[in-house]
Amino acid sequence: MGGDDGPKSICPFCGVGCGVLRAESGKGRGWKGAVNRRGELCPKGVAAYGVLGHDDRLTKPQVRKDGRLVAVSWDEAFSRIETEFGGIVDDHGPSALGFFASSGCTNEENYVFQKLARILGTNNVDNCARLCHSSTIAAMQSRFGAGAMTNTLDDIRDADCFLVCGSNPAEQHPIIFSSYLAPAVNGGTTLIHIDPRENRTTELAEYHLSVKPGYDIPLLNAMCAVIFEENLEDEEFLRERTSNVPAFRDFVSGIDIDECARIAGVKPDDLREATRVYVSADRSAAFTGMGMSQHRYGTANVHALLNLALVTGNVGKHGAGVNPLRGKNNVQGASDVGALPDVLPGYRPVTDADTRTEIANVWGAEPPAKPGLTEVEMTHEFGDEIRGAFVFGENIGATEPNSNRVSRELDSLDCLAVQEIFPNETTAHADVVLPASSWAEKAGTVTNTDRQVQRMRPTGDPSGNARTDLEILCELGVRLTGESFEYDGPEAVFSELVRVTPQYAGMSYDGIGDGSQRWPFPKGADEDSGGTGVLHRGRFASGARRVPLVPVEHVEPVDEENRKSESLVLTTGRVVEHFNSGVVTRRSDVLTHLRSTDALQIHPDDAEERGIEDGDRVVVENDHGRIEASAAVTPSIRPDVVFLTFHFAERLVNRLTGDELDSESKIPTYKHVPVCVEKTT
Ligand SMILES: Nc1nc2c(c(=O)[nH]1)N[C@H]1C(S)=C(S)[C@@H](COP(=O)(O)OP(=O)(O)OC[C@H]3O[C@@H](n4cnc5c(=O)[nH]c(N)nc54)[C@H](O)[C@@H]3O)O[C@H]1N2
Ligand SMILES: Nc1nc2c(c(=O)[nH]1)N[C@H]1C(S)=C(S)[C@@H](COP(=O)(O)OP(=O)(O)OC[C@H]3O[C@@H](n4cnc5c(=O)[nH]c(N)nc54)[C@H](O)[C@@H]3O)O[C@H]1N2
Ligand code: SF4
Ligand SMILES: [Mo]
Repeated sequence: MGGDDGPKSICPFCGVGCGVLRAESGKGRGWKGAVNRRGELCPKGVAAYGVLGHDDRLTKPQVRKDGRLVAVSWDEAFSRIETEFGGIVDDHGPSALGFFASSGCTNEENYVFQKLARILGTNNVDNCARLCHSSTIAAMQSRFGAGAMTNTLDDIRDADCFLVCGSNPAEQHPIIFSSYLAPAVNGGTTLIHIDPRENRTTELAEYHLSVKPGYDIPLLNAMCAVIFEENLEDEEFLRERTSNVPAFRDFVSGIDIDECARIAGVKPDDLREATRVYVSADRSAAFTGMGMSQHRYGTANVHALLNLALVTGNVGKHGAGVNPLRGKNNVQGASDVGALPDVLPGYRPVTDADTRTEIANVWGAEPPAKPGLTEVEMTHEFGDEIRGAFVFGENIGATEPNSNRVSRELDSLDCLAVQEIFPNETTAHADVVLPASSWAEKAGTVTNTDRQVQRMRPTGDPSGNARTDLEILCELGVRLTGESFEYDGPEAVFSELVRVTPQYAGMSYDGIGDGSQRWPFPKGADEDSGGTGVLHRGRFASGARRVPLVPVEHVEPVDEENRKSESLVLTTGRVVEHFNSGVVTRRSDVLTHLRSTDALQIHPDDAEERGIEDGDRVVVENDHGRIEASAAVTPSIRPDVVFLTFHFAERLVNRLTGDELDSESKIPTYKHVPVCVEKTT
């Protein structure tokens, strides 16, 4: 390593959690971290330090005066929030405030953020885990007692089969793919990919089930039916670790496998063969992503996958399990430390009086008992029940569903405060903008997708007059609540949060050092690493020895009245070079020249029917909105389906997505959007 290398930190983008430092060249270079053991990085990690001193960075506090944002002192910006939020609380009560936390920011910042909301008197605090894996967590938490990867990255190297359902790790979790999955596949592990598109993950797959978006339930149910029909179920596991087996057998015996395959849009023989591979492998590890979670039946989708893992005995076992690949670098941690409306730190319900008392002993104030609103519900109440909102490191103007509506609703708030590093589709509506620190300008911890807590270290100072996120939040805490938010830096916050987050009990900055500590901590008896690896061995995290098999009925992904005969199904997602609303990655010189990625993928048959040729401009439209894009005609997407990423502000894809939420988890429907596509005239 060169002498001018910066301090060791953790990549700010995805939930893999690679170790990165600033090399002399100014680019990111991997160090041998807990996950990227050989110091490998994907292109985003290499580009990550581009935020330091970028020309577009927000460097001055601003408030809106006569319709325009103007630069002001920190004192004036804070005072405006104090006055406006104070007035809202006086007039409407604290539940008229809504707090959007940032799963791209640290555990310490999110902990302080949710504490601020709760001491003010509201549980209206949520983070964008709501938009990615809330349905996965709803299913896994209720059945297993823990909404996290059941296994670890190291552990799944030993799987004999990978079932990747609705996830594209080659692009969204590139180092997991290149350093964990691909080497195993090259060593003989079979990869089954369930996805309506062929993408970079499919390149390594032996079986590709090109499911119709929204039809995973019939597909997964049919896989269970094949297992029972061919007597391939794990009898011992069913006896020892599950309940409700006779009812489930009855349910499955009524399933018409060929018909389910037809409904799901796959060939029955392919489905049968893939099932035999999954069930006959000694260890089969399932991975689940947005293709499963972001549906109005997202929670039910995941229940269907849990059934499959249970009937084959692939839970609580080395090299197996059900593994949600988490989104941002700290989406796991933001949720662990309580940035959720129904639970306090450590996933303990706000309705639990003992937990509230325990927290009150640490905070000096008791959190409210009434569960708050979720992210999308808060946006639906803007201007009505919610009069003031504080958005910390999220770009809700671009990423929440139905952005035309959100944009109008943002303007209906009495006060919108945004803590940001770049101007974006949300600051455009703000009354107060607080310029904050990027990841490379602050210290703190983040928790990755396999539950490892690691430390970030700053390379520079915040731009201009900007301040670190933690300083801003602590000052707001003091000003708004009068309570003590005086911490001597992030380590002091961490020592408080480990006291109220049972999974983190006993963790420390020194203990983490350059490595990691994994929750649940302290380490389990059967582990040699710092924390418990495989969950649900012997007993589920809920404490139960058995969990029920749950019949999951298929429901149509969209109501008939919303389906027009000429419509195609738009499914939205991501590519490797860009990150979410693209506010950061579209400003990167390193990334933007890599590939043109904002085209609409459309199957040749659908293109021909509409007279569309590769490269043509097209209009994509439905009752919610209209955008234009260029067409990429490709057989890698299945017929009747089109795909767009949501990374580009020039054509906000969320103008097309609607308001419908999964009833259990309140996740939006980003993966099944009826649209009409036409060539522009
Ligand atoms: N490069 C990059 N990496 C990222 C991100 C990013 O923006 N860019 N974002 C991060 C975040 S916040 C998250 S949450 C994760 C998400 O990571 P993923 O879950 O991998 O994300 P997506 O691309 O949204 O969706 C995955 C796949 O689901 C497929 N799919 C669509 N509909 C269906 C369906 O009905 N059924 C099935 N089985 N599959 C379907 C899509 O074709 C797509 O390939 O990625 C993280 N990593
Ligand atoms: N159509 C469609 N929409 C989707 C999805 C989809 O698959 N399809 N996926 C959904 C999912 S899974 C997610 S997670 C959401 C993501 O939704 P968002 O969280 O709204 O998206 P990002 O673009 O990651 O926004 C992060 C913001 O934080 C700012 N920021 C970055 N670092 C810092 C920092 O250190 N401090 C502060 N204060 N600010 C910072 C960035 O400038 C950026 O504006 O999008 C959801 N929306
Ligand atoms: S895989 Fe994820 S954490 Fe690793 S370098 Fe790429 S974006 Fe960063
Ligand atoms: Mo996400």
